[in-house]
Parts: sequence; structure tokens; C-alpha cells
Amino acid sequence: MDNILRIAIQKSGRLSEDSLKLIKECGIRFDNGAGKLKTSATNFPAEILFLRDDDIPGYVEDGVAHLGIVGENVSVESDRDVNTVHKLGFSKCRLSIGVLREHDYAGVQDLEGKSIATSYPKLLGKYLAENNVTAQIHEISGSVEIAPSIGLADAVCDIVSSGSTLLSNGLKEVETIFKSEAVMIASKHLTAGQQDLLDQLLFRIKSVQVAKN
Ligand code: PRT
Ligand code: ZN
Repeated sequence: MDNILRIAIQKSGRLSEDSLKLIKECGIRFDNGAGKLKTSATNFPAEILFLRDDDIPGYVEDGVAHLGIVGENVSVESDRDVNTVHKLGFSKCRLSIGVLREHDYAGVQDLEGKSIATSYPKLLGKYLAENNVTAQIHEISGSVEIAPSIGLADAVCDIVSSGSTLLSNGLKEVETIFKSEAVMIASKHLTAGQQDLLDQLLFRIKSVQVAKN
């Protein structure tokens, strides 16, 4: 087991295609037969695990996976003890606060005493504390943007990419609290052999990135 790298990537979602593409562009070949949860590379000592993105930081912290590709937003929110070894440049997005469009918003102090719905309570809590704002954080796991229009919360804090989801829910973006992209995270307990394989992989990833720029 010492000389094999287990890489966890998202099974199905916004990160999946680009994660697979990156691994392939590094010259690593494997069979990704539909529905498989694990596959072995044929020309590099690596295994690929297909997981839900939220589970990846925990698997990497525990050393079940040695590396993972995940949104920095998910990695930071998970608060797991892992190393962020490289930014990958895809799945760029931001974590932003949105309020109802008709709401007169003058600045972050306007959130004082308000309730904010989010799936990112830690990142939001940190932002509010840094800005000396006390607000009620209402943690929900999905469909966050609907919360203000149904009276569940005064504001939302959610991932934004084009902004069209906020718009179609009658919201406007008022604060960006975190900028994110896909990152490679690594276990803090790699063997010397695994560290060597990670270095080889990072060299290939950087070469791919340089070739694209
Ligand atoms: O099933 P699993 O748990 O693995 O996946 P998931 O549904 O939790 O995650 P997924 O696939 O939706 O997103 C994976 C990662 O992609 C996120 O953690 C982000 O790092 C990144 N990413 C990039 C995004 C977006 N863009 C994005 N637009 N994640 C989510 N969205 C959602 C957002 O939540 C909101 O509902 O898209 C909507 C906003 O998009 P716009 O374009 O309307 O602004
Ligand atoms: Zn998820």
C-alpha cells in the first residue's frame, strides 16, 4: 500500500468532468466504467475513488484517500486537517451573500440581527465575526436561494457562478465572502513513496497548466 496513491474525485457533479480530464491529461490511463466506485490506473501506481464531494476532505484526513480534488469552499468549510497542495483553476465560483432585490442595502452592518440561510455556516460565521456583525445563521442543505422569498430567512449565503440563480429568486448579490476553485488536497500522513508519487503528479499537473497558458 505504501507505493500507491489513492485519489478521491467527485463521482457525479460539477467537478467530475474536469477532475477526470486533468488526470487523463497527466497521462494517467484507467478504465472509468459507468457506475464504478473505484478503479485502478494502468500505467501509474494510482487508484481513483469516486465519492460525493462533501465526503472527500474527511477521507483524505483519515488517510483512506491520499489525495482529493474538491472545491476549496467545501474543503475550508469541512475544517479537516489536510494540506492544500495545488490550485487547479477550474470550477471557479464565489460564496456570496444575497438579499431581496427590493431591500435597501448599505453595507455589511445591515445584516445585524438578521437571519441568513446557508450551507456554509463556518465560512459565514467567520466572515460575520470579522465584521463584528451578529446575525442568526440558519443552516440548510439545499435550495438555499428560496429562503428569503418564503420568509425562512432575511438573506442567503451561497455559491454563485453566473448570478442567474440569485436573480431568478428575486435576490441581489451584496457581499462576496470567499473566492473558490477546485484544489488538490493531500493527507498529512503520506509515506515517502507516496510523497514521491505526489511530486511526480504535481510536476505533470503544472506542465499541463503551463501548456494551456
Ligand atoms: O453530489 P455531490 O455532493 O458530490 O455534489 P454537490 O451537488 O454538493 O456539488 P456540485 O457538483 O453542485 O458542486 C461541486 C463544486 O462545484 C462546488 O462545491 C463548488 O466548488 C463548484 N461550483 C462551481 C459550484 C458552482 N460553480 C455553482 N454554480 N457549485 C454550486 N453551484 C450552484 C450554487 O449552489 C447555486 O445553486 O449553482 C447555483 C448558482 O449558479 P449561478 O450560475 O446561477 O450563479
Ligand atoms: Zn456535495
